[in-house]
Amino acid sequence: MTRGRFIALEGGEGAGKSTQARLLAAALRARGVDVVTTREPGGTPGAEAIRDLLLGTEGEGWHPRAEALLFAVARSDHVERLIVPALDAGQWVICDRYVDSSRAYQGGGGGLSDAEVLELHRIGSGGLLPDLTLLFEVSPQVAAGRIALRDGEQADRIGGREAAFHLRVSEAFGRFAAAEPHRFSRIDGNGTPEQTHALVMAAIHATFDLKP
Ligand code: T5A
Repeated sequence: MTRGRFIALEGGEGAGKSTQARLLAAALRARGVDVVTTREPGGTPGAEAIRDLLLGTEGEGWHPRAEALLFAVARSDHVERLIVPALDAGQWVICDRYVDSSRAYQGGGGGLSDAEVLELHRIGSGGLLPDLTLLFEVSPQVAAGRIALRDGEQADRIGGREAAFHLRVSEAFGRFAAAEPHRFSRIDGNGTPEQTHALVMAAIHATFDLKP
């Protein structure tokens, strides 16, 4: 059995990751690939319960270290129960956010060091990294416009943080991509969904051996 492939989609709020995950899954299925789509935080019942704890706006929230630990716990369950078994069964896993979100939000945005976030990932998830990480980059104005159109005034606990936090997140993602060009593909997400999907498929073909 050939091991499946692991593709993560990353970027800031409103970058279009979920939209592109759906389009990518459909395109791969049309080429005969057995695809599982999932998301973080979440993907398993336990991790979805932790997602509610993390993103709910009730209560006093979490301090940065507790938040980083909760993301790592959710990811550990997700990796153990869903991602690794799917890859072992030859499926391709498309994951909407993964560990680079923890590095960018709890590290770059939230104040933990990158080494600390990666150590939690080593302990919780064996340090598993995607074969390819698609980083969607959009201007802050485009992202804000999309989110306002969709959510109005409602934001989750992390999405609702100040603009300076989201700027640090986006700069952190850029640094990770520059440091690991073999694992990341940077995608301009400012265009229409179809234009962005074409860029995604070019990155997929450049990385994996697939039917055109
Ligand atoms: N987080 C997560 C951490 O802090 N640490 C971690 O380790 C992890 C895993 C997750 C939150 O948790 C944080 C990050 C987040 O704050 P979420 O709800 O999953 O919360 O948040 P997002 O991933 O940011 O989800 P969004 O839905 O806000 O953004 P997407 O998925 O990038 O965007 P998408 O595709 O849903 O599109 C947003 C809107 O824009 C439209 C869509 O129809 C939708 O209405 N749209 C477009 N419009 C015009 N042109 C395009 N090209 C468009 N693409 C999408």
